[in-house]
Amino acid sequence: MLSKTMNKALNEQIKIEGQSSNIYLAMASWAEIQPGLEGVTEFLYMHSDEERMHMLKLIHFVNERGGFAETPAFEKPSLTYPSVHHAFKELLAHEIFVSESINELVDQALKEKDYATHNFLQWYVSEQIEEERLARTCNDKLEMIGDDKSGLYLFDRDILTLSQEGEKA
Ligand code: OFO
Repeated sequence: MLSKTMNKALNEQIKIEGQSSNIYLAMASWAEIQPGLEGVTEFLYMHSDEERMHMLKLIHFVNERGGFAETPAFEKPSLTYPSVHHAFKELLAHEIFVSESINELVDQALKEKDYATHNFLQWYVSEQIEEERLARTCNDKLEMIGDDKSGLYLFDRDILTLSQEGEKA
């Protein structure tokens, strides 16, 4: 059984995961109307779907543990970006924020000796390591590419492979 405090904290995380999905959905929609960003667009739509899955996983866990998962309202995300690199910088900053939030939840679970929640959260801990790694790799490449259009062409072509490699690792 979840404590009231843990239920509230997990509800906040449900909102954060849903907000992540919303942010990446907005990025995907923006990328879709830019010329030549088919790979980036697909990557961002996929990433948005994954975040929704992270939210759902938490919703089921909370309800199964005798709590109540509240469906959150989301803030309107940024709808446009000056460049692909700007979007990916925001993505990385957001993933770092999510990791910190997961770490706080892990702390809370330990404080309460709620080992079931602690165990459940380990999946998110591992997931955040992978997501931060991928976001950093993308940012490093975009940093290197700068304004070079042929570099961006290759980045767009390779981004899906880059994310699949991370999943295999
Ligand atoms: Fe939910 O993993 Fe990113 O934010």
